[in-house]
Amino acid sequence: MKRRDFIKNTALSGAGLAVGSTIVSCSENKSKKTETEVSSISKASLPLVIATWHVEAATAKAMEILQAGGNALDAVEQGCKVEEANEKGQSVGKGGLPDRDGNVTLDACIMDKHGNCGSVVYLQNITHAVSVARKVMEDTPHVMLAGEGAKQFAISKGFQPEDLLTEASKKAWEDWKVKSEYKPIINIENHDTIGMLAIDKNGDISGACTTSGLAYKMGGRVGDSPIIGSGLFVDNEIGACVATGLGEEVVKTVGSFLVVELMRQGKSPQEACEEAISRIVNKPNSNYKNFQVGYIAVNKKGETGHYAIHQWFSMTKFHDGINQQIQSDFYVKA
Ligand code: SD4
Repeated sequence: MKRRDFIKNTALSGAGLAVGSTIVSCSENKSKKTETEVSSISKASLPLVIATWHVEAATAKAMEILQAGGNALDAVEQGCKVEEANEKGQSVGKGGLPDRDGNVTLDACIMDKHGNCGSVVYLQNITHAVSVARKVMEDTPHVMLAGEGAKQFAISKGFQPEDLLTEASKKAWEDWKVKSEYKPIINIENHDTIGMLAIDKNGDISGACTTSGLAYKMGGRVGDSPIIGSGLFVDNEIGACVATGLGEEVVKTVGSFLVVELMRQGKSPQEACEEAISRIVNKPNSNYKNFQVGYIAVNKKGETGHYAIHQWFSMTKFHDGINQQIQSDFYVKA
């Protein structure tokens, strides 16, 4: 199948998605500061953690580490691990939906305050891909390990191989096989790829991202999530960004790096996320009505932003003792 058809067939069939209705331009949206943005500016205090989607258990774990004086790197790794271990989450770690051949393949990356980073792609049989990515960063001269090499590296570091295809995910795959439509679905409901950004008490920023990628993807397919600059980027002087959604579109615009660079030029995290989404939707022949991309970002002052193409994207934010899911503003208005 050609890439064009792949994108075209990427369905957004979740409840309540409003596509193809009134489009509100980004310039209109830009004038409207979100409640979150305003409140975080006035109350910026540390530590702070944000994550994609509805993942309060994960942000709580990260905050526990930050409150105890832990660093942002440990916080994002431990926070992401909560979701990797959660078998009910079918887009991350154990229980992730498999590719079209029934293989669960994981992508993850991590980046610290020094700009060090590590990543694993097409990793199989290891639940905590984010921790393997951290080992790549800390224990090898490389940034990225793939496939069997990544798995063997993980095993050499003491990770236990296990079957990641749970009964629930196997059943979903078997149901999918009845029609075998090549129609990877982006989960736009409450939970998906987890991307997490944290600022610790010292004001240092780290980030991580982990996913099983698109359900029923082609064997070998890798998305944006493990690609530094696309799925995640951290610049401790400026801020950080992490992405979710159709990875191909994020990669094509080097989305997370773009958001951080826009913040460097003076945009707020909110404005930067909106601008990065507008780069995708305003491409000639963009098929944005049929796919979702969302960004969350934080700057050095602790201001946060989040924005998506479609409704129902959300960010979980733990700040000032409040751990809450916040719905994101979006481009395609109903
Ligand atoms: C990917 N960006 O593999 C991931 C999937 C995702 O919400 O984030 N879905 O393309």
